[in-house]
Order: sequence, then structure tokens, then C-alpha cells
Amino acid sequence: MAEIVHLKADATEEDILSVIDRDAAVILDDVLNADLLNQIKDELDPYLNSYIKGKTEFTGFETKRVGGLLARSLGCQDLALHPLINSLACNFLKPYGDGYQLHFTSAVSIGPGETKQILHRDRGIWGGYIPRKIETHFSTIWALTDFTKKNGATQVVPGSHKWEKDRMPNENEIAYAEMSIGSVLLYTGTVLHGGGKNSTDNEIRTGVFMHYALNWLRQEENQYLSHPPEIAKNFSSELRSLIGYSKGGYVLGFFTDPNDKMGTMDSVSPERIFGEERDDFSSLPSQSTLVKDTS
Ligand SMILES: O=C(O)CCC(=O)C(=O)O
Ligand SMILES: [Fe+2]
Repeated sequence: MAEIVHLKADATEEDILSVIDRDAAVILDDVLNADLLNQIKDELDPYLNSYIKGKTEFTGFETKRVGGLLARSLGCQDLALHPLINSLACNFLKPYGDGYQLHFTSAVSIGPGETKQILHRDRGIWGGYIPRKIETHFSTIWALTDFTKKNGATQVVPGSHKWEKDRMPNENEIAYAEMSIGSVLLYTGTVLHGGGKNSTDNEIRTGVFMHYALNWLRQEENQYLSHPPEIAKNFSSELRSLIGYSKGGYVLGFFTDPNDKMGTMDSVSPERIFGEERDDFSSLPSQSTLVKDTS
């Protein structure tokens, strides 16, 4: 039977990344403290209680999904900025781009009676155009409840990031992300996975998903609309930068203030909208370096 490796919360980054390179998934046990867990639950419960269930087979007819988490939960802001996770995301994605960004936030509650979700690779959201040698995501699922095989623990196929595109697993190649509340599943955009079947009578399985992706790809959850400037102005500068209010590369993502008549706010870095001083051209390479690096 396939299994997902569990590591302690204080495992070294090197150990974590070496399991991810081999299996494309790993669980870190008991990372969150009780205070943060309870805070996040209190902040998200009102939405999870009142939200409607999914309307498609993929999103699950007995599953609730709540997005825009940074606007709705200060505790989720801490999850998004978690230092170890950000360092891992940065190092894992470094070979494929010069930065990464927060790509998707969602609390997913799988209720009793939910059937198993079809196995998929999250990188499929870009339609299969990105060569397989490029890793796109570094993803996390934070357990807000215990995850058990019975209540819908995520199905994961360790090692399937190296498989031919069309190979499907046998039953014994599918592992289940069983983990205790406060643990976190780390997985990549290339590993086969899917929500689990919930065969309990009354248990709800809830996870908070924070996905990170290369900064040159379009985000799955549009962060500028889910967390528009009037909301993002209350975020830390670091969090704003992480969700994309920053340049990804030397000009990628600049903006122009439509009300600016003088041109002083033309083609500037997004941080400027929040009054942060930036030298918008500080990272501008020389023309020859630019041509060499980009062609
Ligand atoms: O809920 C889960 O465990 C996984 C859900 C998932 O993979 C997805 O919706 O893309
Ligand atoms: Fe998925």
C-alpha cells in the first residue's frame, strides 16, 4: 500500500525537499499551535457554516469551498506567510523562474456522503501547455480537522510526478493524507491527487489550501479581485508582495495610475499604490544582459 512520508515539524528543509523530489508529497506533523488553529476556525466557521455546497462533480456536491481567505482570516495570513513554507516554496520553484507568488487560497470542507474526486494534476489549470520539466506549484493543505481515510483525507499518488501523462494508479498505489489536526500536507502541481470519499455519518473534513506558483503564471484565484487594493492596504507589505502587488521580474506586472496626468505614476511598481517608495528601475539589467538572459 502506498504511503505518504511523515516528517516532524522541525525537519530540515533539505530532508523535506528530498522527499518532495522523490514522492512529490510529504506531511509535516503537528506544525500549528492550538491558538492559531482555534483563531482560524473561529474566523472561517461563519463562512463554512453558511456557504452553499459545490455544484459540479469536480468541486463536489457535498463539499464547501471558501476562498478569499486573506481578507477573511488574519490567521490565514499567518499561514500564507509561514516562514518555513515560504522558504520551501522559494527553493523548490527557484529553478523555473525568478520568483513565486501566492496562487490560491481556499478552505475545503468535505462533508459526509461525498464521493472521491477524480485524480488530477493541479498544473492542468494551464491546459497542459507547460512542459513537464517545469514545476509550476508548491502547494499546502493545512489540516483544520483530523484527516482520516474515512472522512475524506486527500488521495495522493506518491511518485506520479515522474509518470507518463496517461498512466493511472492501481488501488495500492494510492496513498491517503491521513494526518492530525494542525499538520500540513505539502505537494506539487505534478502529482496525481484528489479529494477523498467521506464515508462517515457526521464528520466534516476541513483543510486550508494555500498554493504557491511561479510568478510568471496566471494565478488560479485572482488575487487582485479577491483582495483588491482597498482590502490589501490593510495587509503587511510582505503579504501584498506575495499575492502579486509587486513586480515579478524587472517589468512584469508594472501598473499605470489612470488618474495620473503627469506621468510620474506611469509604468511603476505596484507597491507604489500603497505609498511605498520604490526605485522602479533598480532591478533593470543592462541591455546586453537582458537580451542574453531572455533569448
Ligand atoms: O480536498 C482535497 O483533499 C483535494 C481537492 C483538490 O485537489 C482540488 O480541488 O483540486
Ligand atoms: Fe487538486
